Amino acid sequence: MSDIREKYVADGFLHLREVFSEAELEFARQAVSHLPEWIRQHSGNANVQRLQPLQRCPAVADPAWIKAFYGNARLSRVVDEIFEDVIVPTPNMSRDFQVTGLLIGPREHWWSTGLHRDYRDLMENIDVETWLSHTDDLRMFNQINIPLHPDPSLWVIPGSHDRADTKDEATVVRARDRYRECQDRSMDARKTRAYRSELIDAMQACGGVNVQAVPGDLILYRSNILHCGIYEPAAVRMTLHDGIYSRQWHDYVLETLGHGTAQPG
Ligand SMILES: O=C(O)CCC(=O)C(=O)O
Ligand SMILES: [Fe+2]
Repeated sequence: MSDIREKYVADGFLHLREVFSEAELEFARQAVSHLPEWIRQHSGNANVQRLQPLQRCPAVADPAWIKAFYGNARLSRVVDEIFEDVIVPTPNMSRDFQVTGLLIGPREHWWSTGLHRDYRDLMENIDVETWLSHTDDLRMFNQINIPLHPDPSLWVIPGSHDRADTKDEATVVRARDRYRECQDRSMDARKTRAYRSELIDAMQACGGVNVQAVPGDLILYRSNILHCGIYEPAAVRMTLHDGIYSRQWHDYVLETLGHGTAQPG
């Protein structure tokens, strides 16, 4: 097994440096710089977290830039090294990037997704047994973040993709609504600050790691790992977000959502 695959399988996430050059990042920044304001206006939510998929967004005039951006040879080498012989490329399905999102920062309020595993905690009526039966399949639950500006939003609990929640983690997961609600409620600033410290203390107590990402980095993470986005209004956040797709993943999404490839988380 390659070193990076071994680390990815063991930790459930990878933080790689110097995958994208400044020229490549500037090209992407130019293409997306108008989108944060567009989605805030369009959604009527000043604290909206994402725009996804860019491929079907009317404010993206020509999504061809996305393919050009992903043509990066270092990105392909990383993906090959981890997924070779796991997700075998086919012309129109495997490994394609096609549900590209842009993660952005809030305008007004601090808020957080709270600690969660995607699908299990984000969707109502999910069949948790089926989800669980797929969780160690490397063809599924692979997400990437590519920061175009410094981005310290993501926290992960290394190794948690491979095991059940501990008692303390389960307590933090159960409390996540109070942090999410900060997104659209005008809350007393003192209360918001208290929630923020409470969550950060809890993440640290559970062995959480804050991924301090900077432009050039590539973050890969298993979306079934315990993770959390913590968002500060002062920061400029523009982070491309996507998945490493496979036939098995598309099939699971279709079965779970009943349609297409839109993915929560
Ligand atoms: O903001 C991030 O990087 C993570 C977001 C996330 O985990 C989610 O929306 O499910
Ligand atoms: Fe998530």
